[in-house]
Amino acid sequence: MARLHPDTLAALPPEVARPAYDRTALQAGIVHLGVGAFQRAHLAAVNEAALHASGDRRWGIAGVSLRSPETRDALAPQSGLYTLALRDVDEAGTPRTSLQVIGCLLGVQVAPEDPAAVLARIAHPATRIVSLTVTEKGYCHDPATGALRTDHPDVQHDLMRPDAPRGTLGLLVSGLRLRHARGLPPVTLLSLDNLPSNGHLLRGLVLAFAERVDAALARWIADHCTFPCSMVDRIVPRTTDADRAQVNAALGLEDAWPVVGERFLEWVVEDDFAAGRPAWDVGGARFVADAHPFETLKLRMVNGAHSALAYLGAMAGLDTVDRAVATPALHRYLDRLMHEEIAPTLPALPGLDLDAYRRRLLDRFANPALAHRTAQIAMDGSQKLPQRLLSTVRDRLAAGASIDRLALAVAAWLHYLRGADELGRGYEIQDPLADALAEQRAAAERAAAAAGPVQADEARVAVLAGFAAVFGNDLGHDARFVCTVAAHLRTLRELGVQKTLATQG
Ligand code: CS2
Repeated sequence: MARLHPDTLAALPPEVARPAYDRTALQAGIVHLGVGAFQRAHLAAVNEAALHASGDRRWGIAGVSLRSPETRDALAPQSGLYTLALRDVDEAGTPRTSLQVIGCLLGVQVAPEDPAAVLARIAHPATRIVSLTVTEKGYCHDPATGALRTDHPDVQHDLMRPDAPRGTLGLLVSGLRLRHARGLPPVTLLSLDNLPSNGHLLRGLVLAFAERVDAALARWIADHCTFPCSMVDRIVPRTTDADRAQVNAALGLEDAWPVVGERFLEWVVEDDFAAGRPAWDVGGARFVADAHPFETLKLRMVNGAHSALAYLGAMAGLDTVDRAVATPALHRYLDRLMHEEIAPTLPALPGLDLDAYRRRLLDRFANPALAHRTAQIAMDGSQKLPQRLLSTVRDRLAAGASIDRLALAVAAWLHYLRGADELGRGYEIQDPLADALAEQRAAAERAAAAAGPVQADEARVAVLAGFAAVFGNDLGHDARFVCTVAAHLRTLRELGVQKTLATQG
């Protein structure tokens, strides 16, 4: 089978969309850190539409992988081209896919191989936006407070080796330093990760890091670069070999690195760009003055429900999101979690029909054509829980309102940390704080044993919720929180997920 490549595009079946602009004329105005599946199905898809509509050739994307060379190795022989496969089912439940070859990714650099080349790219005169999808843990922050973790190995390394950084913040600050030294104009730093006030968080971290390098540089960044916040939404599971085979059969060409996602897409981004921006609105983005209410909506509803579903589903041995949400008790629980406990905490958004939003979300989760694995969402819980579930818990506690369903989701995470599902299948806890969490679990077991059988569950949860990096300094001391989580953790352990859900009414 011939490889997908600019020279083979003409061989594609007519229904496959493809770049209709002159790729060779594109400049790399966007440097993107973290060229994972999500960015290639979200930012790049919207950017592609903007390129088609506007004819503005400044906005090609130069990709940067922060760790592995896989994406570069797969895409280099394809000159950066890859296929976006959007999947859903029709009214009869038959899966359908639409295919588009995306052209705006011009190439991929692998930071660990040549960090200086990445710095040069950030400090290139054509660069106007540096965007990021590096996942929550890529920010090297304390998840509960958002503060820079100066003890983080990447931060320590990058402060010592500003010429050869390996972490997100080191690459950004050294790249900006080079820009500043060369007298180049400022850029926009655009976080597209699922973090609360992601632009403000990134700004705080970049400035905290830059302060440690050079106070004048920190001032230049603060005064001239912008950090718009944004809400991003599209479900994009990790691509599997089966996905690749299916896409290649439909293309009649070999694409080693396609990406598969749902048709749904939302992107709400603050219109605060230091050096211009593409016409992303034609591709479905919405520019606003303040993205905060949209971010809260999305993180609490979509990601909060996703994490709750992932831990309960994974423990019950349900491997994919669609299978989990097809379980009536789990579906009912998620619906009530969102309706009763999350929705009342959300800021008002004029024109938003929250009931319709909730129903559509459950339909998105039910999409059987995605096979989104619960284990994938379950990763990195320590980095996800604060903004997905715990800030909602705090709002509910402050309002004197029930946290019963939220507490079950938190208990499901704690239960998941035991490392084996209800079918006895073991799994690794993939989390940057896995070692510290294991120590905390051991301490919690000692506390439970010392407390005796009646008090054991609360003693255990009090210690677990004393893990400040996730729970802050407050929740471990909140009797309502500790008791409610402890009661759920006990039922999950003794009765299992299905019976616990049955007690949820
Ligand atoms: C998911 C998200 O993996 C996860 O943690 O909750 O990636 C989710 O699919 C996206 O945020 C949807 O926009």
